[in-house]
Amino acid sequence: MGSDVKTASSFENSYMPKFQTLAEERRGCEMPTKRMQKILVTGATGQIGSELTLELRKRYGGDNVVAVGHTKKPSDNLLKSGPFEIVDLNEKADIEKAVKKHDIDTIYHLAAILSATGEQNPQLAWNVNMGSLSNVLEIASEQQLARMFWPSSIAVFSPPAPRVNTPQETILMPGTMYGVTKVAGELLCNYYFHRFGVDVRSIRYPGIISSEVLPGGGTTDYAVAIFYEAIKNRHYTCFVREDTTLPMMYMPDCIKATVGLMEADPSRIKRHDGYNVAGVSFSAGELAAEIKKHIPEFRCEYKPDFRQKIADSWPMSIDDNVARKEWGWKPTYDLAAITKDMIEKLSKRFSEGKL
Ligand code: AKB
Repeated sequence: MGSDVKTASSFENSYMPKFQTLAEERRGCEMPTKRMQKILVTGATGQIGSELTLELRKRYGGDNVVAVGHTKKPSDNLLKSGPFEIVDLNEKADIEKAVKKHDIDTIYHLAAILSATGEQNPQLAWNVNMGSLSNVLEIASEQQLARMFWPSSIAVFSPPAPRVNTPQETILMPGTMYGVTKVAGELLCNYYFHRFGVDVRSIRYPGIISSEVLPGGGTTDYAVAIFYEAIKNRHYTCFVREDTTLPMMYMPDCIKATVGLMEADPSRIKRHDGYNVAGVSFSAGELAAEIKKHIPEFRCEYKPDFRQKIADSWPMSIDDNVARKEWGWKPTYDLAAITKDMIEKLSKRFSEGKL
C-alpha cells in the first residue's frame, strides 16, 4: 500500500508542473511580482470594509482606492476620501467595467452574507458568496491582477475539529451554509493560485469588534452590540449564553492582519486557502464583566436564540502559529484594551449625539 499513497507534497510534486504551465499560459510565461497600486474594495460600506478602505487610502492615496458598495448607503467619509462605485458583484461584466475604468491591479473582496442571515436563507448565502467570489477570481486571473484578498472565517470549523486551540490543519466540516461557502471559497482560492497563478490571500477572521459601522447578520454581532447598548441603555439582552466563548479580534488588529498578509513578500506566503489568526477569546459573561468595570450600573441578561447553535459549533480559541511563523502575525489588543478603547470611542460619539 505504502508506495501508492500520495501525501500532500507528493501530489504537489507530480501535478504542479501541469498547473504552473496553465498559469503561465494565461500570464505569458513570466510571473513577475507586480505592485499593488490601484485597489478596489468590495463590501466597502460594511463593518470591515468601511475602516479598511480608509486605512488603504491613507497608505496608497485616496484616488487609488475605489470603494465598491451595492445597497447600503456609504458614509460621508467614504464618499469624500476617494472614488465610490455601485456594483452588483453577481454580474461579472459590472465588476470588469469598474476594474477597467480605474485600472485596478488589486482587489479586496469583502462583500458577503454572514452566518446568521445565511442560516435563514442558505440559498441566498451560497449564490451571493460563491457567485461573487467566482466572478472576482476569474477577473483576477483574466486581467492578471497583482493580488487579491478574500476573507475566510472561523466558520470553516465545526466538530469533529477540536474547539480549543483549533489548529491550522484539521477536518473542515462546517455546520452552517456560511461555513460551507467559506470552505468552498478557500478551495476555490487555492485552485486559482495553483491553476492560474492568482496571488490570492486569505484569513480566517474571528468575530470582529469595532466602533464605526455595525456588523450585520453575523453570530458574533453580540460582541459589538453589547457596547452600543451599554453606552445607550445600560442594559443588553444577549442572544447567546453567558458561558459562550468565541475567538474575537479588535478592528485595528483585523486591519493589521489583513494589510500585513497582503503586503508580505510572496516568498513568505505558503498557503492560499485561509490562515488561522487569533486575537483574544472570552465568554459573553467575561465581556459583560469587563464592561461593568467601566459602567458599574450595566446589566446583561441572556436569551439564547437560533444563533446559539451556530456559536456552539465554532472554535473557542484558535492556534495561529502558522501565520505567526510565516508572515509575522501578532495581535496587539487584549479584552481589557478593547473594552477601554470601545467605551471611550462610543461614549464620545454618544455625547456628540452621533450614536
Ligand atoms: C459571523 O459571525 O458570521 C462572522 C464570522 C465569525 O465570520 N462575524
